[in-house]
Order: sequence, then structure tokens, then C-alpha cells
Amino acid sequence: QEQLAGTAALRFPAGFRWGAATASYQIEGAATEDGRMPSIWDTFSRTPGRVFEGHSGDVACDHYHRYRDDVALMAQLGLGTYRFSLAWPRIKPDGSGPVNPRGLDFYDRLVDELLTHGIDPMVTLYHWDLPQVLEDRGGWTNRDTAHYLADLAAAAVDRLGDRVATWTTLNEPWCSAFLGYASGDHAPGRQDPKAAFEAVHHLMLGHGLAVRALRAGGAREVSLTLNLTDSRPANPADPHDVAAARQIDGLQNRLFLEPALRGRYPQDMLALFERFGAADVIRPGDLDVIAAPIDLLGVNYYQPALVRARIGATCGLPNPGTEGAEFVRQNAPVTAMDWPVDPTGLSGLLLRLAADYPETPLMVTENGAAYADVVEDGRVADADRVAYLDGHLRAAHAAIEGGADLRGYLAWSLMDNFEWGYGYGKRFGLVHVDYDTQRRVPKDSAHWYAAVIGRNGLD
Ligand code: PNW
Repeated sequence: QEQLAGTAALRFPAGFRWGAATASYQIEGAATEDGRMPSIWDTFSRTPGRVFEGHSGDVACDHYHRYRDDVALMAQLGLGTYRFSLAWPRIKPDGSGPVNPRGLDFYDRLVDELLTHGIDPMVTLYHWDLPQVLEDRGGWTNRDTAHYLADLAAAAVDRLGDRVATWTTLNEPWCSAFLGYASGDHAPGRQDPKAAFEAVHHLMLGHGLAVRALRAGGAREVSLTLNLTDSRPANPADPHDVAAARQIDGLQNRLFLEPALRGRYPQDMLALFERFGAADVIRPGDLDVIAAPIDLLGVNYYQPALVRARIGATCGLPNPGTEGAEFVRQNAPVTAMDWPVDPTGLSGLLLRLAADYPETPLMVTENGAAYADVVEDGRVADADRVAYLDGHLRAAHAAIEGGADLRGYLAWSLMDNFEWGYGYGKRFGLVHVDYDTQRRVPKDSAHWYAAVIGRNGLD
């Protein structure tokens, strides 16, 4: 920890990719425009009691109309890469079937605007806004949804592939499956562990089928983004704690890494598929599809997990099958999400990925923090966010020194936005958004980050 807290000047490798990320439902608004149909997040946010103060993405940051100004802001920050996602219900309002050209027109304009400013677009196919019509047919518990994702991939690469080099199939399938179908904290809000495991497999199958479709359409760089955690035993000398931490490592990391990068589900995870009655969705040949080679693994990192064994405890609804394990509160400062700040989790995670999957280049596709920002005299003095980013960049740099093949870093998020179940109550942006006026104010962290990008490192 000592070495990460240091203040020595650091430089990243030449060609290191710097940027920021967003997601369609969190920023676009324009929920009914140009033929867009409802997604599961429209339904969820309209269901009383689901999202903080009944907030929804109806207007969000109005990015659908303000994308030109937003791209200009990105250019001011010196971003080289901008990661955004496609709203499936804009492009395929019926989920499957015909393409709505007006939906793709928006991304076409956005991509052109980015390229005009010298910013590389990085397109995520699926960042959680599944068309509601598909959820009505079972959503991710239905195998067809995996094929429909591949159809979306084909349509997107057909229209944008001449200008978009880098593609990501899924953002954080753990969240889609376990927050969506096990804990119900996210859309579609179901609480059924069997459905959650079925969703895991169909999401991964969709990933593999989408990789195929992207390659067939000429995509140059294909990736998958996972939310991974450094799962640590509270007491490393206690074998029960070690086993408990490994359960969480299984559910959050190995359940997704192993099929995608090794073509197999780990034994302990297969046992959970069986226990919850979901094993029969795994068909012969599926794992070959899922293990289609990728060029880059995207890592979203926010916090480590500290886990201990306690008889009768569980890690909560989003983690079915964790009897005997529980999360322990870390002795660390926390963000507005109440998430502990510990950059050693990022270096630990990147080094572990480098050791276990040395052939796969890595990119931090999200990292950042929510804080209770205030605008004063046109300025947001978010020293806490600067400290968070500085610490995590030092950790990323330490991992590179330790041998991790880390190709880039994208901050979450470009601007404040709809933070899912927390609505607009949590602000992750480098740029502050006033939701009454839609005024954007770059925070101190934005200016700081621009300087980091400018010198390719920290001073
Ligand atoms: C990620 N968890 O979500 C998403 O990719 C972003 O869209 C989101 O805004 C960002 O992180 C900040 O939350 C997560 O409960 C949501 O472990 C929840 C969890 C992890 C990631």
C-alpha cells in the first residue's frame, strides 16, 4: 500500500489508451424518440419503489440531443477513447426482427462526431437495456435472447463497422444475471436463483454468438467487459475464510472468466448450476461458442471484497449458493456508494488476470467513484475523486510494472448520469450535470484527468 500512496512521477507505456465510459440508458434520454421502444429499465423505473425517488432515464443527460456538445467536452478533456453502449430497443424495437434505421442513425452521427474530434469509439452492444418485449418472453432465461444479441451485433457492425474498430459484447453479465434475476435490485427485478443461472449461461452464449457475428462483419478488435473483484479472505490464515473468499471469486470472477477464456465452467460453479436446477440450459457445443477468442478483456473495478466464513451467514441475494460466507466491512474510507476505497484491489486483480490468462490483453473499462459533489462559483472541488483516480492509476501502473498487459484506462464516468437503482442521487461523473438546466461543468477531477492524459502519466 505504501508504494501506491507514493507521489513519484509515473509514465504509462507509449500508446496507452485513455478515455471515459458511459451507457445508453444512463445518459441518452429521448426514451420514446425515433422509434425507440421500452427496455426493461423503462419498465423497472416506472414501477413504484424500484428506483430512488422514482427517477427514470426518460430525459437523463439528454445526450441524444446534446451529443455534439458532449463530444466537444470529451475533446477538451483530451480523451482518446470513448466507450458507450447501444440502446437495443432503438435499433431493434421489437427485440428481434427488422432494424429501425433511425435508431442506428443516432450512433452513426455520434461515431462521425467522435472521429472528427480524433476520438476512438468503443461500442458496447449490451449495457443492460434489454427490449421489454424480449423480457416478456423470458428475457435472459430464454435461449433465443442469445441469438437476438448476435443479430443486434450483425446489424450494428454492418452499419458502423467501417468506422468502429473496437467492440464489446456485454457489460458486466454478473450484474445482468444476479442483480437482475437473483436479488432483483436491477431490472427486470426478479428474485429466482434458477433464472439467474440460466441468465448467466445465455448471456455468455450471447457473448460467444455476438463475437462470431462481429468477426463475420469485419470487426477489428472484440472484447468482453466483466465486473471483477479481488476477493480476499478476512483472515488469510483461516482455511474457512479462504474457502469463503473462493466462493465469491467463483461467482463474480471464475464463472465468467473460465467459460470465455478457457471454454469451461469451474466445477464449483457447475455444482451451483445443478443445485439450482439450471444445468440443462448448458448444451453440447455451447462452451466452444462461448470461448471464441477475444482480443481484449475489459475490467470494471470499483472495490475489493473481504470475505469470511460464518456458519449460517450468506453474502446476500445476489450471490446464491454462498451459505457460510459473508462480506466483511473493510477498514477503509468509503465513497458515496459506501464502497471502500482500496486501490490495491485493482493491482491485485490485474496481476491475477495476467498470471491466469497471460495471453489476453487487459483494459480497465470502468473505474471511478461517486461523491456528494457541489457546484460553487461554477466549480466542483472534488479532491476526493481526484485522490480515488490517482490511487487507482498508481495501482494500474504498479500492475503494468508487475507484468500485466494493460492497454488502457477508462474512467467511469464521463458525466454524472442515471445511476441505476440510485437514480440521479449518485454522481460518478468527471463532468457535473445540472439536471434542471442540463448544464455541464467539468469538475476539478476532469481538469486533473486532462492533465494526466496530456502527460501520459502522473506527476
Ligand atoms: C457498473 N455491484 O455497475 C456499471 O457498469 C455502470 O453502469 C455503473 O454506473 C457503475 O458500475 C457504477 O455503479 C455496477 O453491486 C453496479 O457490485 C453494481 C455493482 C457493480 C457494478
